[in-house]
Amino acid sequence: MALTDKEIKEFRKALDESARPLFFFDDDPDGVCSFVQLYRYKGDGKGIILKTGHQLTEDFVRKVDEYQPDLIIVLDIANVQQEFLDKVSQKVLLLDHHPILDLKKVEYYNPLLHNKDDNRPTSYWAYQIAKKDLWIGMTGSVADWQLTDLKKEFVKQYPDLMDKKVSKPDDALFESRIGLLARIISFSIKGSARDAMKCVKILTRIQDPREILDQTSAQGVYIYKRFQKYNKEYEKLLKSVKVSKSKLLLFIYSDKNTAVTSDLSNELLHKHPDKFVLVGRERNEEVKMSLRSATVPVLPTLKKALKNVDGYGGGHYYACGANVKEKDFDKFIESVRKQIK
Ligand SMILES: [Mn+2]
Repeated sequence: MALTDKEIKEFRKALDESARPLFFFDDDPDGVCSFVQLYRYKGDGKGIILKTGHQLTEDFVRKVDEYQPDLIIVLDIANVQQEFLDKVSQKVLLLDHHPILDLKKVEYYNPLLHNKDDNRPTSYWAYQIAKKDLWIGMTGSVADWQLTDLKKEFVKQYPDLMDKKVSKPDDALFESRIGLLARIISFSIKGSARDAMKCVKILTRIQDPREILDQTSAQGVYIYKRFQKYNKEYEKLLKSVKVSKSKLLLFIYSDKNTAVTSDLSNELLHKHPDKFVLVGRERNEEVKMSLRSATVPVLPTLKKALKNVDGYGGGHYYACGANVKEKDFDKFIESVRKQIK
C-alpha cells in the first residue's frame, strides 16, 4: 500500500486551509519539483531550498521566526532533526521517501511507512496532492531514477518528451527530453541558495516544459543558460573519468569544480551498469561522495564501510551520499572494495 487516499486528502486539506505556508525542500530536482507543484497549487507561501546536505537542522528555526508561517511543509529531506521540530510551534507536515526517521511532533507522510519497498519520489506524491502539473511530477521522478505509473499518462500528453517504449528509468533520464529537463533543473540549482532560489522562482512561472527545452520564453532561456554554464564544466569532468577493469568505478575530483557528484555518478552508472560507482569531491580535508550501483545494495555496503572511520552518510538502497575525512578515505575505500568483490 502506498500513501493512502485519506493521507493525500488530509495533506491537501492542510495546504488548502493554510494562509501562509513555509516550505523547506531538498536541493535536487525531486525536492524542487515537489515544491514547485505544491506552490503552484497553493499560489502562496514561501520556499527555502536546503543546501545543507539533505538535512533540516535547528538553525532553520530562525527562518520560521522570520516568516511567521501558519504551516510548515518539509519536502524530500532525508534527515530532519528533532530539535527543529521541538523548537517550532506550527504544525509540520513531512512528505518524504527516504528511510523512516523516528520523529515526534510531525505529521509524517512517507510511503515506506506502509510498504518497505515503496520509495516512489516525493515529487510523485506532490503530484498526487496537487494533481496539476504532470510534467513537473514526472521530471522529479525521472531525476530520482523512477518512472512510476505517471508514465502512461505522461507519454500520451508529451510524446515528444518521452517515447512510450522507454522502460528503464535511466534510459528516461539520459536518453529522453524529459530526462534532459531533469538534468537541466539539477544544474540550474547549483551554486548559492540565493541563485538557486532565483531559478526555482522562475520555474514556478513556467507553463510548458518546452519553454526551457526549446528556449521559447525569456524564463526558459534563463534556466537553460544556467544549465549550460555548469554543463560545460560537467562534460569536461565526465570526459576525464577513466574506467578500469575493477568492479569499483572510482572518480575523485577537486573542489575547484562545482558539486556534481550526484549527476556524475548517475551518468556513470547508466554507462557502466555492471560497476559500483563512487564519485567524490575533495573539500576541506573531506571527501563528499555519491555512491550508486544497480547490482550491489549500496546502503548496507556504505553503512559497513563507515564503521571505524570518521564520516557519515545514508540515502536510498541503491543510491547514497556520504562524507568521509580524507585521512580515513583509503580505509573506507578498502572496505567498499572488499565488500563488492
Ligand atoms: Mn527524492
